Amino acid sequence: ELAQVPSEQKAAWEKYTVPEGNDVDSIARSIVHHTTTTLARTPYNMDDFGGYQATAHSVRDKLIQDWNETQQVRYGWYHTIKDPKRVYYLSLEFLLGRAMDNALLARGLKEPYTEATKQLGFKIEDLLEEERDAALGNGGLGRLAACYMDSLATLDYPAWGYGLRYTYGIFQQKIVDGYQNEVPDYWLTYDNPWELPRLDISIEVPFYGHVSKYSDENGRTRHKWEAGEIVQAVAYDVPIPGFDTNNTINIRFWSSKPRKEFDLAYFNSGDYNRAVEDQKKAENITSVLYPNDNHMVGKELRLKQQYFWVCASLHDILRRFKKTDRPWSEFPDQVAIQLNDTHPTLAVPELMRVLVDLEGLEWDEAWNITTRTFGFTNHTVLPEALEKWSVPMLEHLLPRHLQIIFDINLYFLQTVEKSFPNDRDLLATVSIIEESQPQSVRMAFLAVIASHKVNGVAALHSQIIKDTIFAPFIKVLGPDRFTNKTNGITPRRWLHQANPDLSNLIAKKLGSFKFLKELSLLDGLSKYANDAAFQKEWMDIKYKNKVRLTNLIKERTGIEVNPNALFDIQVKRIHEYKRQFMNILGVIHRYAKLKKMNAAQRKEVVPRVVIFGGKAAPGYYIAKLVIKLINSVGEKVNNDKDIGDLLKVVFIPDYNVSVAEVIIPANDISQHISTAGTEASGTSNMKFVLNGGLILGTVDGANIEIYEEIGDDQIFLFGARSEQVEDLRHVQRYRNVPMNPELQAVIHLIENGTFGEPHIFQPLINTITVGKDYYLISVDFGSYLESNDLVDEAFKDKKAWAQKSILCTARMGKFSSDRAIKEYAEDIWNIDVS
Ligand code: BZD
Repeated sequence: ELAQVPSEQKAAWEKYTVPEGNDVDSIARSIVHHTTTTLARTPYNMDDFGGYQATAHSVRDKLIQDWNETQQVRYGWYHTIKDPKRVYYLSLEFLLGRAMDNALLARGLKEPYTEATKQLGFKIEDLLEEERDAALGNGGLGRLAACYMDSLATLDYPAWGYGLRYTYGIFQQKIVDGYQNEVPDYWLTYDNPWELPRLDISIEVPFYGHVSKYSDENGRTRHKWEAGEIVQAVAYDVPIPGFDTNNTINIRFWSSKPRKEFDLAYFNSGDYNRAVEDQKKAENITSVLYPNDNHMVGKELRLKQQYFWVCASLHDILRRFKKTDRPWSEFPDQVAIQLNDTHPTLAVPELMRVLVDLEGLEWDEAWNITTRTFGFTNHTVLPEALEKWSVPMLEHLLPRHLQIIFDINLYFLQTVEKSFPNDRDLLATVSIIEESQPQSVRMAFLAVIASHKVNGVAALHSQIIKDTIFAPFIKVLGPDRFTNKTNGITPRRWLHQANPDLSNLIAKKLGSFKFLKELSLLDGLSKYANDAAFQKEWMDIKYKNKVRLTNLIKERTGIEVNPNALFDIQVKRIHEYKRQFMNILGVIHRYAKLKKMNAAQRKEVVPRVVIFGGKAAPGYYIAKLVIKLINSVGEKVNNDKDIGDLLKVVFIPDYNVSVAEVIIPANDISQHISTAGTEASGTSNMKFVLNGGLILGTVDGANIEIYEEIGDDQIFLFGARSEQVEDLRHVQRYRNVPMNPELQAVIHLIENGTFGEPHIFQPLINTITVGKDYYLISVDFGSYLESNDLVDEAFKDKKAWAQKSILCTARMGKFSSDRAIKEYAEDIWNIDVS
């Protein structure tokens, strides 16, 4: 806010504003400076962790300067000259992973930092390994938000993210006796150099209480919510650097704190303990990330998290808008808000409450503003994942919001009634309120009705939501509200950072690193796909990456694998719909087959390492049993001398973003084998193929669009199609269909104790037998095994495989998150680059 400084002092400010140099000397100096001041350590007691911290603070200084430049000068937030329309991405999860390497690469500072840290006696790779992941997310949805932030920054969009600063991120997974154990992720033990506490920015968030009515000066009935509890939201900002641009955007994470004012009533009555108790309760709100992906948990604390976050974020946005003195009607021209799934849907009644109750707007005008502001992204059709909040719980926690939701529903149903008179069924189907016991609020319906655009995350998924969960809304709202935005991934992290050798080779071949910002340029590799020398360079890098993973596997599991084997990888959250169970059943089939082979037959076998990774929700019993089965099968197979390197089974514990960066570049093939129609998109499929891997997958989510891009020589698709699933389930349920015989044989092996105490796995087997195989493992098993055989055949032809691998990477241009973000910006947000 230099503008407010008197001119004499302004000169002084300018005189003393000396930009930090990016040369090795300046960098080394800043690292030493942070060692002795920020860390209060000396060169005599430094270790790698200290080296990381000092280096991180040095990098952070640079990000803060760029952040200031972006926020104050470029966006003109203190000048109101430019003041562009902004987009706010509301996500309850941001799965950012590590920041330091990403920042160094984004700013082109990897080399001088490597050199400076070397001069101080460190190896930069060791320092980078000291950083803990920021793991404030469950899986795909949270990682997508992180990739989108990267693209928004890189493409120079004026954007902010809003999230919660959980004290505990997603739990750490330990494997004990083959079972998953959860360890709390207290990631803030040491200070977090990547966040800027903004203790001066805080917002009061009300809860509970009651609503009263009064007449305003115009005789209009108005509502006033008198809260029963108020909690303070304090801002922590995390700068997100764009790649090869100084644009540095912000994610504002809210942390709950007790109010500044102590509850004097308790305090004065001498009940000091009670007063302190209440303070502690406030901090609970942002204490822990709910560890369930694709599953709704109807706990009050979760609802509190959602409102706490939405309320703070919205008031922050409104405060910024109000500074510009524009009329409310211009709010949607200045502000776009994207709802990442239904988790932030309370922003809808909250914006209505502010506009109607606090600002005195008429309902219709407020509603018009609201619908022009919001966009809504759906990420799932699984019924158990769709958010429904109980009406009594909402009424208790947020009494005014419940009234507003009922009013939104009333006005909406009135318009439906007008267009479709006497269709009571239709009214019940589209009602935001479900007439269950007790009643509940269908958050997805509220989000659809309140947003000008609703999108799915891959073409098939966007079609399915129109045909199923939102079908009646096509009739009522018209088809234009619904659109597709196929997901994308950032090539900066998922190619350049995770696979630097490959990125360098590509740059050498294409003449520059431009492909990192214009991913379709990768197509230029196609013409070398058949070039023997290039194939060798390409596959040498793949081999090196496999050795790197081999070392990680040895370190984390003790298992030794052969990097020449085919690396077959399935890493993702453990879920029945993702069918890791089918994968391990396939492995058992392979094992049984190998056991029956003679020496000559074994000579022909392609050695395979089957690699699993992923967390199960702590309360998801069946998913946890799948982990146990994988480890039991591994135990048996890996110690079978008769099998040796022909088959290895590995479960890598504690799969997270930084481990993914090692796993993904080492894949020959990866599995994405959800029951058709259940995986909305998938994004790791894109990461694997971008790194030159082939896919073994079902005709589901983004697999389909990947197939369309890379061609059927590069992908092994199998299994039932989504249109068939409903009928197939019906058949499984009501007709006595015999189980696939190969599957039957595999299950027999489990049941006869080949992999340890069989009774342990009975509940798992029951999901197929007693449970009528909802995810259609028996139906798809035959074609799954056939596709696996095709993979083996293909892998035998090394030259052809190298060509396929190159073509995979070359044809992945579409799946950059830059492409996705540009589509959102154009079709949904209506924003330009700043
Ligand atoms: O979102 C995932 C989908 O399952 C993937 O198919 C898709 O690619 C990604 C990104 O669009 N959904 C989730 O990850 N969902 C959750 O993690 C989640 C978390 C809490 C509550 C509900 C769902």
